[in-house]
Amino acid sequence: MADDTKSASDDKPRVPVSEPPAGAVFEPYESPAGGWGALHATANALREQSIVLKGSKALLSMNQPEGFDCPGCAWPDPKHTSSFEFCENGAKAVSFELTKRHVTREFFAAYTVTELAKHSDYWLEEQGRLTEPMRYDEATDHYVPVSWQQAFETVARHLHALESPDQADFYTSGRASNESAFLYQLFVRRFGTNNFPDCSNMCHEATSVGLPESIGIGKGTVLLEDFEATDAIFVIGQNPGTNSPRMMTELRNASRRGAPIVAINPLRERALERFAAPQAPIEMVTFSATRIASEYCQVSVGGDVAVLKGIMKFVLNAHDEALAAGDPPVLDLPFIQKHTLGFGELVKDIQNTSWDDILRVSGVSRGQIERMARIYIQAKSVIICFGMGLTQHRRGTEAVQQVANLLLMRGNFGRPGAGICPVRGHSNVQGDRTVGIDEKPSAEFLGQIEKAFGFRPPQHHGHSVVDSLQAMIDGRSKVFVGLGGNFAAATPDTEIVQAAMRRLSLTVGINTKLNRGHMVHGREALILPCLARSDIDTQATGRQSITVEDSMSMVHASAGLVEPPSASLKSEVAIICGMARATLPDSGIDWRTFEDDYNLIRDKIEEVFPHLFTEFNARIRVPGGFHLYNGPRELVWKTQTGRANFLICDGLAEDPAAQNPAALRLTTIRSHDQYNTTIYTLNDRYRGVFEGRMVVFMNAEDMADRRIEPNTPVELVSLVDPQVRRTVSGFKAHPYNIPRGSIAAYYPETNGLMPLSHHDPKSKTPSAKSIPVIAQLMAG
Ligand SMILES: Nc1nc2c(c(=O)[nH]1)N[C@H]1C(S)=C(S)[C@@H](COP(=O)(O)OP(=O)(O)OC[C@H]3O[C@@H](n4cnc5c(=O)[nH]c(N)nc54)[C@H](O)[C@@H]3O)O[C@H]1N2
Ligand SMILES: Nc1nc2c(c(=O)[nH]1)N[C@H]1C(S)=C(S)[C@@H](COP(=O)(O)OP(=O)(O)OC[C@H]3O[C@@H](n4cnc5c(=O)[nH]c(N)nc54)[C@H](O)[C@@H]3O)O[C@H]1N2
Ligand SMILES: [Mo]
Repeated sequence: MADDTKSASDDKPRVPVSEPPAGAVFEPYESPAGGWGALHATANALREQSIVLKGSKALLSMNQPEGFDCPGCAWPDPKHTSSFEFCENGAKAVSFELTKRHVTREFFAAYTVTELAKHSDYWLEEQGRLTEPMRYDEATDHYVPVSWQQAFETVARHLHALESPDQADFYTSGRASNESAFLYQLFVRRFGTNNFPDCSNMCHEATSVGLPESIGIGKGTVLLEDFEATDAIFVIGQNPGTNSPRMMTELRNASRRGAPIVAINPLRERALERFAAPQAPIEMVTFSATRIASEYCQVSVGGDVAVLKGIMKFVLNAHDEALAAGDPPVLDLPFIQKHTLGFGELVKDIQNTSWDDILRVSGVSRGQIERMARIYIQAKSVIICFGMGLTQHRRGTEAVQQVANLLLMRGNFGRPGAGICPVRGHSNVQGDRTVGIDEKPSAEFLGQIEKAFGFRPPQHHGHSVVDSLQAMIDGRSKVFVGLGGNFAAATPDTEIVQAAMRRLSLTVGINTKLNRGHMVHGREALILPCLARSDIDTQATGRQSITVEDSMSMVHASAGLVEPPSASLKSEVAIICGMARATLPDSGIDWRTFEDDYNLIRDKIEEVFPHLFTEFNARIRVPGGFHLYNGPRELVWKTQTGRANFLICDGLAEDPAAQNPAALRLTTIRSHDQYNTTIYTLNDRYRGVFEGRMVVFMNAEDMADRRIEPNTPVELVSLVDPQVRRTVSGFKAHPYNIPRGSIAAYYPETNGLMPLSHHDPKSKTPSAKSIPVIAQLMAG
């Protein structure tokens, strides 16, 4: 591969990488997370995408004031440093954008879509960056080149042919910038619908729905500096070493200054156990590491509400005992009285929950629950972080609310080092929602749109992800447009959903890379290739920057700095404006000026959200950007009651299908080398899995009970909806340190086991972290 390290200009059409062999091998990984393993992995990621020179320059500019925002995760950047923050998975995300491999018209001429569809998701994305707009040609079963103008007119023709604008769905994946997301919602609302299924609907929707009822805002309340001031950190259902690696800096620093860290996770994730910082010379040279979790709680899959109620039960008991003994109170009674409602009901609910039930459902010992509760009580200020392990459950919204309850008990808001920290996924998923990607827009927001743009937007609510899938299945939806993402692969109920998507009249993918969504296409289909975060974006008025909002509500600018892989690419903004001009020639909105100068889009965002985005264009020029207003930080509660609310989760069990005695609870997880549906390599180093993803992690006793030998192929059968047989097969069983009754396998390979109905009724988040299944040897 030596010649691959040259610059991009010597690009030749290349033979597509071949399909990797199936089957995984296992080799326990003894090293800490991070460390030399991470440095080697970074070098490999760059080399494999053939971008050593260009890539290292780009990496040095990533997350710097003048550079671009890492397209990897939504963890914030340290405000005051300009030193390069190392992150292995950020390097992978960028190297995947910068790859020298290109998908050209010759590539599409070489394969029919039927042939392409036989390849894996891994293979499809490995082919490299998309380079020009393509349309599906039914007669030849090939994607063929199409001009941008014809593509936009195709979109317009299909949208005009609908009986109602509500027959189209407009998906957003969370890499879209604030500018493109804002224009996208404007275009779609001007067209006439609020159908905005969004990746957030499968991700932190439980947070966005649960927290406003609890504390009046659907976002986190901490800033990076709070991690320096906190006395204890809880990390629930989140794997930062893989999915938000820059968070490891905060965890490592906290641990080194003696702050206890509690990890609640069915799997012992290496980075939550010990971590070596690649920037720390001594750790690197001495092969030493920093312990991260001081208490590691291996909860059963789906047992988090039970653990949280257990901790709260202990806290309440400790409070009563303290009072009886004449000791200082454990609860923050003045805070509870002044700032909250519903405490009495919560106490009743916790008292009515028996220890037997708590221990049975959580799978955790009473001793460990007590230890965690003591850490909570002894800390003056506590931060609780959480991720998909908490939200992607049938009771996800309520689980998030129990986290808020626990924090409220000791007034852990509105002071340094305290608060709630949902760790978002995609790098701008939070910003997209802030600027209007919302299927349930508020009347206030719609009024602001009307004032700023002079049209009355549709008032009725639109589709979330689950609603849009149901509409496709029922034939009520006919057009799908995806602003980024890989809807066909990321969503539940793979077979049924994909069959429905094939019946659509038009599917449009605005993407950087080829993926499953382009294979699962409607009768007509378009691939509209766009610039990526790291690419230079030049429009009529010159080089443009975009803005993003991170997990801690910091908004800042990002400007790409490498030459795009092809001159035929357009920015997301330009593509949206092109579709809008073709579809809505008389909209009264000057799309061209927005496309020419993104400052004008930001002026309009400010006009629609005058309080949040005051002086928007001026403030993003300050390095580090600015923080959006956050009520709970100032003890302001924008709930219906005007107070923070303790909220009850009735019972502990999350769903009855698991009552089947043979049932196991499947959680679907990410490997270290994947970004959602993008598979970087087939390895999962920290979990000791190499060269394959068809793996099911099982407790050895659960395997023995079922006479499943290590490495034998098993099939998983979903128990959720007995009417339809949903099964996936060919998984190698791998004995693993996981609680009995719980099993884990990778997403999206397992999405077919999850019926659409298997979601949290409150937030409609698919319950991807808790699917009742049977695991059995494959027949024959
Ligand atoms: N490199 C990389 N970075 C990413 C992503 C990626 O795929 N790759 N994805 C991005 C996106 S969109 C998101 S949303 C985030 C996802 O980041 P995370 O929130 O970390 O998501 P997961 O890896 O799916 O699951 C997190 C953890 O939940 C645990 N878990 C599973 N079931 C349960 C349970 O019932 N209870 C508890 N307590 N824990 C459980 C798993 O063992 C796992 O360690 O990361 C973002 N960043
Ligand atoms: N079973 C199960 N299912 C899950 C999950 C789970 O944990 N388990 N997690 C859920 C979660 S948290 C999420 S967020 C969703 C993810 O769902 P999506 O966001 O829909 O999926 P991604 O895999 O992130 O999308 C990858 C594609 O995005 C495109 N892309 C990359 N960068 C850009 C860009 O800058 N602009 C544009 N326009 N396109 C770009 C590329 O073409 C790439 O193929 O999956 C959900 N599904
Ligand atoms: Mo996500």
